[in-house]
Amino acid sequence: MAVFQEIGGALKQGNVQGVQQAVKQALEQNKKPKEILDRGLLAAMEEIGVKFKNNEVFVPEVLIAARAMNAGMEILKPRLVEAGVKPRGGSIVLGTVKGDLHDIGKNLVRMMFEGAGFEVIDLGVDVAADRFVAAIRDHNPQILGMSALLTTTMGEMKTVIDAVNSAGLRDQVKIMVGGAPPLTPKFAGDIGADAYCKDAAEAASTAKELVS
Ligand code: B1M
Repeated sequence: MAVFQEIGGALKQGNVQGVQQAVKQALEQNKKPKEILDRGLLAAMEEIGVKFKNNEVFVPEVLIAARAMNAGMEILKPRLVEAGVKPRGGSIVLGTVKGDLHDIGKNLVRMMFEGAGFEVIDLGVDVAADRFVAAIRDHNPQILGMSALLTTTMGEMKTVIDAVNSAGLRDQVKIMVGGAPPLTPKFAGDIGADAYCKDAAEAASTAKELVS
């Protein structure tokens, strides 16, 4: 138990070396990689997500916690692969839509998805509909996530959803959208998305609900 608390404590402080040392220590104590992931890294990242939602921590704290989580994952990942552990939540194809170069929010969403145990296939920014469709074919994700920050690009989300429909892939994925106003839950419903999320913490909890 103590070693999981140590991992969590270091993660919440954004202490990269502390997380790596504690993960190594847990492995030396023969803790199972999956247990280290669930009870150490993911549990602490979930706490960060709740605090972010409640405005108790802000973007910089989430970013440094996510960086520490990734550092811990560098140590743990080979052991998880060895043990045949699959991502807890499934996989998500994510990107900022065509014409839009904003990625700070999208990257934060990716980190919270990863913190919630999802594997994320991040297509980056300025992603055209055909690339989203190809990624769904290639990776067979449970969720497609799109981000848009501009009034001029939010309509591209509908273009993507139409393309996913035309490709006959709509039944295979749940679709989540997010970004700055004027993107709203109503807009998400009108274009045929399954969910709108106002921030990264909500995105992670909604993704868990959508795949459960
Ligand atoms: Co731009 N920009 N920008 N910009 N920029 C905005 C969005 C704007 C509101 C500023 C303004 O005028 N007040 C405005 C849009 C107006 C509108 O259309 N309604 C604007 C504009 C006009 C532009 C340009 C057109 C400016 C110009 O060149 N004339 C241009 C467009 C370039 C392009 O994309 N083609 C442009 C360029 C840029 C920079 C490159 C300089 C830079 C982006 C750098 C980067 O991302 N790498 C930039 C920035 C930084 C902003 C502001 C200042 C900040 C955006 C941000 O990162 N917020 C922004 C004004 C503002 O919001 N105050 C602005 C922090 C981030 C954590 O929040 O992105 O909202 P956010 O993400 C949140 C949620 O939205 C949600 O969770 C995130 C985390 O909690 N979320 C999701 C996001 N995606 C999600 C997906 C989900 C779920 C939740 O599910 C999949």
